[in-house]
Amino acid sequence: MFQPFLQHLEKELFSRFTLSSRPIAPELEFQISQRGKNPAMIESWCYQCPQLRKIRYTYINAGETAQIFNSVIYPSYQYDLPLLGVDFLAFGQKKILVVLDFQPLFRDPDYLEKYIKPMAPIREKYNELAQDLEMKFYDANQYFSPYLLFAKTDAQTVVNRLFPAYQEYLQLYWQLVEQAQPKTDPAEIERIVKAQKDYDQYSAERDPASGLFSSYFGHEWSEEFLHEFLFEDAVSVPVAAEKK
Ligand code: BLA
Repeated sequence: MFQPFLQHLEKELFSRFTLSSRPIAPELEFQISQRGKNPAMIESWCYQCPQLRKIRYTYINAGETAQIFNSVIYPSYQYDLPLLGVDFLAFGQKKILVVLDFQPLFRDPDYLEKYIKPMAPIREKYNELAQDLEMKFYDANQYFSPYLLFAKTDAQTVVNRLFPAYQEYLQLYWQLVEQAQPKTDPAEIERIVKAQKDYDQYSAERDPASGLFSSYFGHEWSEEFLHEFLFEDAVSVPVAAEKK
């Protein structure tokens, strides 16, 4: 269901940036599970380039049961740009959840004006994909923008509306990357480093996918995938402390 989204991202990345691979541990890069009634495959890719320090995306293919495309782009530390976040999930034809956002690192008015407000016209155009749903796992006021796409939808809307919306959001994101001025003040850069680390910490602690990963690939694999690939800058809670 979301393969064309992955292909579009790849095509864009390879045509616009000079990418180099960020190696992924082989057991995390590709995994196949025979636990459920359908085999589940998970595959991930990771790159970097001078402007973007970590570009990762993951595809889960469990046939009719689940199709998931998840991606985060982390800009290099000298840019205070928001992260690009994509989470598209289809559990059969009936339950399709899509989330797309420029995830802000800071929330001051100047920041929002510069990086978030430009999303407004696109979001306006795709109103049916911005449903103002309640978040159960995350706090909508942390690392989410007011112009995120967040919708429960159907397969037809994915093709006819989500795909063009996704293309427009990506286009705008590349434009922001292109225009971004690198910071040189070490204190400013340190603030960005900290904000990106906090994002990983926050996300690793709340990720609603850990149960899904565990059910397909086991608890141990799931923990490793979360902490060594998805959110590698999160500090994991030692098991002993967790049990107290
Ligand atoms: C929700 N994301 C979810 C859910 C799952 C995932 C299983 C719960 C769906 C449900 O309600 O049943 C899946 N999350 C994943 C997967 C990965 C992951 C497969 O990190 C990694 C491979 N999530 C993101 C990013 C965004 C995001 C980058 O990873 C930002 C665009 C958003 N996911 C997001 C939101 C929800 C969600 C807002 C709804 C959660 C809520 O209600 O609080």
